[in-house]
Amino acid sequence: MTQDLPTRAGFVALIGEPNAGKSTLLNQMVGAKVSIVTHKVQTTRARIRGIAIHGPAQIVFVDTPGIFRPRRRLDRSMVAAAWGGASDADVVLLLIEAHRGLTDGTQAILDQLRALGQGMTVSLVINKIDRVKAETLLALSRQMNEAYPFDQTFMISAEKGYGCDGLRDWLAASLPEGPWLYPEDQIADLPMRMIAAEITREKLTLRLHEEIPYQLTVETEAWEEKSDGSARVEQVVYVSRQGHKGIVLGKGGETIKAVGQAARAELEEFMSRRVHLFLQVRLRENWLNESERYDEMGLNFKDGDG
Ligand SMILES: Nc1nc2c(ncn2[C@@H]2O[C@H](COP(=O)(O)OP(=O)(O)OP(=O)(O)O)[C@@H](O)[C@H]2O)c(=O)[nH]1
Ligand SMILES: [Mg+2]
Repeated sequence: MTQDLPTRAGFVALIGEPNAGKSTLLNQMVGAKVSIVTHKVQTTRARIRGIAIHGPAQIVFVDTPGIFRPRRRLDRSMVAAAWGGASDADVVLLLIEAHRGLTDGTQAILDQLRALGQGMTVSLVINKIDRVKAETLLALSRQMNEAYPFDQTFMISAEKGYGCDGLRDWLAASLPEGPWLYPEDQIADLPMRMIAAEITREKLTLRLHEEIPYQLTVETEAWEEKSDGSARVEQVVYVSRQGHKGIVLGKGGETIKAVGQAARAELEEFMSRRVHLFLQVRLRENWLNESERYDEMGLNFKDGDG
């Protein structure tokens, strides 16, 4: 910790459309993979906190599900979780994709931000600048700042790290003075069994197509510490249709086997110890309407009403 300067701490919410790069930015800032990332939309389902220390400041990043027009109960809970993250934060960062510009989806988010009113510091983060030319960026920045009174505008590549130092410096200086909120060595605020379930869901999402990733959920059912220092982890993949079960298992069980291997390798790296991972696929037709499933995901079931 830096001597003499007062400590600072607070929450920085990352909001934006699905796929904007919110989870990538959180991981870049924390310096570890805390939140799962895929090339598909709607990867993150709940609020995930990742903690970074910068000089005297402890910055708690709150990754949120992408904001989109919800259709299902799960979608509604996810979008409610995103807005809940924004309203609780000291600073809100709205992420957009440089190459997509001001989309209808982002326009709808700006309308909602306006409706939520003043008192919220919202800064703009134009992400994926590695994909566009400088002229495009300047025009987009101007257009966005005409559309909404952002406090600051940052242009970054969350993946490559461009512009992230400037953003981190500004965030650290913007947070209120006060004691740190978490122990110095903590990088995430999510139980290990949930991180483990998310890792498996990431590997499933990367390997499965079309609607299947959106119709499944993963839960860690058992976690046993072994005397040799390894962990025995049992997880269940819930699917909503009989046909999906076969697809998740794959021919001769090869898909679930590959998923299990990839998830185990990542979990071992994350925990720096050996893991024995056992996956089971279970049909549960109505899981998308069961409150226990939402509890496990860290979502509010009631937010999905209506
Ligand atoms: N080219 C490029 N790709 C990026 C950058 N940042 C993120 N991506 C990619 O964008 C995709 C989406 O990234 P995520 O971090 O999962 O996006 P998200 O906003 O968390 O998405 P949801 O959880 O679905 O709301 C992934 O394929 C990332 O690798 C960037 O700076 N440049
Ligand atoms: Mg995400």
